[in-house]
Amino acid sequence: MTSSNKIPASEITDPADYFNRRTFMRTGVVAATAVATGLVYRRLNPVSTGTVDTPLIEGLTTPATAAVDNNFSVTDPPTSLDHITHYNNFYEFSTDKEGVAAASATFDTQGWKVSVEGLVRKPKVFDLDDLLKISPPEERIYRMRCVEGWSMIIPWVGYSLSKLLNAVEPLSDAKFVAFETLLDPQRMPGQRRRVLKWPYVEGLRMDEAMHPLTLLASGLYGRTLPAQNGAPIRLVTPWKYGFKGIKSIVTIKLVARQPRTTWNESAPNEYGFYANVNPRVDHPRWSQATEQRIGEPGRRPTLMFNGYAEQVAGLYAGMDLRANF
Ligand SMILES: Nc1nc2c(c(=O)[nH]1)N[C@H]1C(S)=C(S)[C@@H](COP(=O)(O)O)O[C@H]1N2
Ligand SMILES: [Mo]
Repeated sequence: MTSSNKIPASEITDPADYFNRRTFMRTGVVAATAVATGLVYRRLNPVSTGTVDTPLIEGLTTPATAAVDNNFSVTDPPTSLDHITHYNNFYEFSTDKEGVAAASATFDTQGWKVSVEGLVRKPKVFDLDDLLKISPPEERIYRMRCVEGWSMIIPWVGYSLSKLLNAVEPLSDAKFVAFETLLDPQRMPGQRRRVLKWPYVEGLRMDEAMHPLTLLASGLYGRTLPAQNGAPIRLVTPWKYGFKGIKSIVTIKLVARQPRTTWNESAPNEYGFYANVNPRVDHPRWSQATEQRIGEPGRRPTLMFNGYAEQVAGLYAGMDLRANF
């Protein structure tokens, strides 16, 4: 995860104005902010909103971004849609964060299937529609902290992964869940380069996978997931570094042993299996004590378990978080 730490020159969009796409326009304020914070300001052409013009999600009862003060949504203002969709890590398309949107613009997810298999009583290959029918879509406004030191507030749409896992009836010897992204170098041109071992794989311990915060996300800002954010279905574990949130999932397998994970395999001393956000455990090449909230100047302190300690610290009781980073 070599990072240029370059912040995109993007406008700030009031989330309330999101559905009026004519409000997407550039302001001098952002340029001034970027200069003031010493960041490189790159003048871009007006942002194409084509890639975020995905269908509205039906049956979403909570209005998009109306944060309710509960355990499942934070009340920090959501990061602009433009930042969320034009500053991405998705190496299957590009290693340039600002280039992922364009590189994934024609990604076709028609006929997508997800196989839920392994140590379950009722394995099943789901069509996307059937998968989405398992539970009504909910809005969850989560903090997202990338291991590289930047963060966002993202209004996801989805449901708890536990609903899907319960539907296939896990067997008692299932101790971990292994996830796999699509492998298709034709449709994911970044896979023609060996920057990572493809397909991207991730994993959770069973209790982490069953935790209500763990989200199977099918949308953001009230709309179907844009390709660059992991269409049509991706994982979100808000107390862990962003790389655990595997995108464009095709296989979910319940297994007995801890599965291999892409970034851990790529650099085991830098990226652990657990990857819990922890301001006290630094990355070997940088501090994790603070973060840059995209769209805001300066840095802010990083919170233990990304601010979700009350909900998840119990999962790691008695574990050495330095050894199990
Ligand atoms: N398949 C796949 N999933 C992935 C990645 C990737 O390169 N490939 N990048 C990860 C990283 S490092 C981060 S920070 C998040 C970024 O999600 P976002 O672009 O939706 O913000 O996706 C994660 N999931
Ligand atoms: Mo990341």
